[in-house]
Amino acid sequence: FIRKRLVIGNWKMHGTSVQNAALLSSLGDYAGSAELAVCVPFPYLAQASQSLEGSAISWGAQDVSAHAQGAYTGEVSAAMLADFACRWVLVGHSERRAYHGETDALVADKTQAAIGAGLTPVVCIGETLAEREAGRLQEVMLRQLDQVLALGGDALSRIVLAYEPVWAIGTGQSATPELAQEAHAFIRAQLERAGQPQVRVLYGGSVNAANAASLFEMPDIDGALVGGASLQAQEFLRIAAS
Ligand code: G2H
Repeated sequence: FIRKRLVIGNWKMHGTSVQNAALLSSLGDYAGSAELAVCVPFPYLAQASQSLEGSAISWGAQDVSAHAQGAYTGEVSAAMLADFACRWVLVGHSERRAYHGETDALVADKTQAAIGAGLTPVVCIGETLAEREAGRLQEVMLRQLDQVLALGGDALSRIVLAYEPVWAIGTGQSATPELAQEAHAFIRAQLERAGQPQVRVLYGGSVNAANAASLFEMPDIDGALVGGASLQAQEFLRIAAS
């Protein structure tokens, strides 16, 4: 299978319209071979779409409601994201799981809602340091994947997975390529069992221009979900070029 390299920036809760304008315009003339995207805060979706329209970079959001519409104050539906021409939406990022109590069931519902609106959900999984040290890495990944894999082949063929070990997020301490590959190979095996070996699996957790190339050399790492380093255009573009 050809799994095209994919690099997605996750701006998290950073930026102002002035800062974004500079960042987006530096990205706008990207012409590399990897697929490149940014997931921006909801208020800046219009700015991202206006700035990136016609460029080689696509855009998306960092969360989505599991509900289609209705009395859900503060939530944003998949259809609304599609209305802003989003291609991507992050689902189940560890920060949503940790700070907003998102469960595996909710993550699966959000995944389905995103697919229903024609978006590509980027479903994030990953273990904490305590789980890893207790030897529970595979058990945790299986639990996090279970309800997503149960959505079935048609849905699975429309998703991207991101492996983000919680201990490597925003710590400057990326997983080594070997440790990351070990987890990615395990995830790939589950995808193969589900008949979907072509699903892309991104690595996330302190990816930067210095470590991206060695991560991308690994056979089951198909790209990266980049947080902090996606806020600097040159750094982000260097990761895409790795
Ligand atoms: C992991 C990652 C992007 P960072 O959360 O999703 O962030 O690259 O800052 O570790």
